[in-house]
Amino acid sequence: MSDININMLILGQTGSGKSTLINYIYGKKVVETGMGLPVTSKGDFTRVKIQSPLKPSITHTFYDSWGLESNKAEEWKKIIKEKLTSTLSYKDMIFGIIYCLSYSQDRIHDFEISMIKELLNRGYKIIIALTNADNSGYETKKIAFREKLNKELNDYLQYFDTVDICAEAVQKLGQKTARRPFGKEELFKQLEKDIISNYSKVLVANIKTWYKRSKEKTNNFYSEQFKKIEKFYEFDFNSTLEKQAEEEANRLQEAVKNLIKEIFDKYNSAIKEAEDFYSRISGSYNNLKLPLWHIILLDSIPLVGFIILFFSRKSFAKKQLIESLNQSIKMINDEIDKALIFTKEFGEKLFQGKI
Ligand SMILES: Nc1nc2c(ncn2[C@@H]2O[C@H](COP(=O)(O)OP(=O)(O)OP(=O)(O)O)[C@@H](O)[C@H]2O)c(=O)[nH]1
Ligand SMILES: [Mg+2]
Repeated sequence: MSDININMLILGQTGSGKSTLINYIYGKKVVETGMGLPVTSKGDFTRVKIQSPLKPSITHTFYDSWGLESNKAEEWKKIIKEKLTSTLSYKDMIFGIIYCLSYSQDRIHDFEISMIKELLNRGYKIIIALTNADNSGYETKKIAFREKLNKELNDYLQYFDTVDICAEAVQKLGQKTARRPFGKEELFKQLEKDIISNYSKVLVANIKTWYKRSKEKTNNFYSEQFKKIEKFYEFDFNSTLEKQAEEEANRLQEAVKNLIKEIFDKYNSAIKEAEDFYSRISGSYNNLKLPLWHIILLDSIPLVGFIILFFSRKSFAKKQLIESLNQSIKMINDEIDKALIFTKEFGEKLFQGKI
């Protein structure tokens, strides 16, 4: 039984050999392939699941995709972007991208370079599978394609690899046997290498979403509490001002504590999930060693309670409460910022293989 599944996406122009590659990886025909017109239809991400040849505890789901066509590049980019960003769950995310380019095409087109760049700019490491490598007539093209890629993608040399693939060997007339398909082992080796790097991007993307939601939550909390304090101020005080102020201060403190707990519990569970997934893909039980944030925070909430001793006038009480609210919000926002910065730096090190 496999412990974990890691998703991979196969992209490329129509006819570049995506579906043939899937069949080769799987070991027998599972998806349609063909010549001429686009075969795999739009919006169709056919899935094929196989056990990793390098790590038996891991399965890979390969997603086939329909072909990129020059006149539909923008629409295609949108759908692929959606596929890459629509989920934040590790089990559904994409951790490896294979971009197929066929030696059988006359040259590498600009719209393909732009698509590859777009993927690289998203921070993904990708593998460029150069298909149809079995054709002995392509020897000069093999050199030309690699030169073109290295030139056009010069700023990204560390972020992509190329692999020659023969996914289906054609038996030539007069030859007794066809060449056997090749390139799968190299492809898996490269994919394996990219998983941790791409994982680090997913981890950071998850924390960025947490960050955005937390900031929104904090903002809403602020306006809500501000209104409540205003109301408290409008309240017609009698001789028990001190008692009422104390109650209001306690209420605020409790609300701040709950907000902190809510926000940082979410951070911590995101990190726990990330750690769990990491330990399974890395095959070891390494921890990511990201700190648990709320423990640090709860000990350092500005104490609203003590200020009530100085509540002698209504306006002063209000001022103190607003001041305390401001301090708390500032502190929470600072901690949210710190958590994001820390995770980003951590993610970058992980991406570069320095952890
Ligand atoms: N000789 C050889 N033929 C290949 C190879 N890869 C693909 N082909 C052939 O190229 C044609 C197109 O391959 P497909 O796998 O259908 O291409 P695709 O990228 O899935 O195309 P769409 O589904 O239209 O996007 C088929 O006739 C395949 O048999 C290869 O490595 N070597
Ligand atoms: Mg296809």
